[in-house]
Amino acid sequence: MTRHTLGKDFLWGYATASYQIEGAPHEDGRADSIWDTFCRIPGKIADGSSGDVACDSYHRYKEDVALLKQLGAKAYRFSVSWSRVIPLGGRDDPVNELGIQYYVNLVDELHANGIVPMVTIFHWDLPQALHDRYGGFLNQKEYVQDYVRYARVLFEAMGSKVKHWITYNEPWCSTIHGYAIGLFAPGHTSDRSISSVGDSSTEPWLAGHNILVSHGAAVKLYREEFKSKDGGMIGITLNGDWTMPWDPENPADVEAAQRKLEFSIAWYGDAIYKGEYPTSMRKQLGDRLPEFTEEERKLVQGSNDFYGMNTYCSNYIKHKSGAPTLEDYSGNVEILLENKDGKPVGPETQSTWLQPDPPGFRSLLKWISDRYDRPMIYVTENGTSLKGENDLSKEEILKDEFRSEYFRGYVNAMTEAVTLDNVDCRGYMAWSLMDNFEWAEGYETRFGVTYVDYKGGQTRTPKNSAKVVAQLFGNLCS
Ligand code: GBH
Repeated sequence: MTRHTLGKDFLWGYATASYQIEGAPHEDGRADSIWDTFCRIPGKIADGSSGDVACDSYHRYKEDVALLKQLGAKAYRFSVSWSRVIPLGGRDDPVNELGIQYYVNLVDELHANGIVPMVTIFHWDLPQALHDRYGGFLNQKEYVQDYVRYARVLFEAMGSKVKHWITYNEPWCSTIHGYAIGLFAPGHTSDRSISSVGDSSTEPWLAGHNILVSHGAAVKLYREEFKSKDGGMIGITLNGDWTMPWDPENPADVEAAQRKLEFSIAWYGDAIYKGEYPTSMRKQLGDRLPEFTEEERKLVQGSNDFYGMNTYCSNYIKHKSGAPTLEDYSGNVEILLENKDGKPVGPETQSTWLQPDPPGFRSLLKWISDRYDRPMIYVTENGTSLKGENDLSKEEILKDEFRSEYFRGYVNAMTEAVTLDNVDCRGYMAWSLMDNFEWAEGYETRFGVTYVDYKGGQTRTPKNSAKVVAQLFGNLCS
């Protein structure tokens, strides 16, 4: 029988991340993460801001939960700040009971309101001390043990109350933006003088490899010591946007579009589902891309109970002629917002990289489902900014027609993937519950279904898109 709806158990809700919402960077024993440090470097954040206050969720988590309840959400995906829980990060460093208590309280508050918690263990904010001690992700021997100990602390503190664990959010971003482009912390680029073990021709691939091994090791721990008693699931969240050939008539562009998906998604996805990196990556990167030892492969292959999917838009892809440079990280392609005939992907938004394209979402869900043998998928982020939101009147902001239209299109495309393409999608977390610190964009770009008044005491006012999302799922989940 074909399903005509998403079903009663479909988990829908909203996502956020620790550094983007919490503020209180030095309260109750929290130490610096690489993002605290990065924000202090002049010129790194568009408006010169930081997450020092953000949405003040460290003090307002009860308000956040009340908001989720008001919006009708069934689930909430948040991330834990490692630097709150183990301020110095390492396996022999003390656990900060006040830090962990914050997350236990949050989880309890969610349950008291009938909302399912989905916990991201790591959303980019590595303890600064681990970066300083041994280069963070770049040192597998040290890093994996520290990450696994951190995960253990969380499983022990919240395992009985949390059934959905995500080891990492978008390792592509931590590695490429952090170790090649330099747009994100720790800001390594091809400038060799600041690199610690190599340069941007090797560091992202090594960092990614070590993240995969640490993910696998944490999953092993969860499965061996917690899963049978706690009954939860664990997986990783990968980012990736749909790609379309710039010139569909040109086989080189068709192939390039595929290659771009492999460099962004299959880099991590193939490792986890097939135990190897994509052939296209091996071919371009040679031995700059690490090989899996037998032991590493055993940890990584088969390490997802579900696939966490973050996606926002589509891109046109054009094959680049000539040999790829040593710094190329996307498969020797040009990423474009218009095709050969000048047709744009979609309307412009405040984010230069983001132009909405709902049909691309359906295609991408199917691509992932086909490539990995129909895994259980949770969409862990999807949403949009909109052009010039900061300049609109409060009334127009709250009307939020552009974002509402985005969600109508994307949620319908996902429903088609489920009902028509037989994709096994079990949940959808819109990004984001509220406007928040948008990394290098600071506060100029807003992704929330809730308006946050940064100058007026961080008050929260739901926008109309929140109502639209609730209505969509109200109809689809009955
Ligand atoms: C997510 O990242 C984050 O998880 C979340 O914290 C953030 O607030 C949200 O999105 C909105 O930005 O292929 O070189 O053209 C998504 C980040 C940005 C990653 C665009 C891929 C494309 C770069 N994505 N990026 S490229």
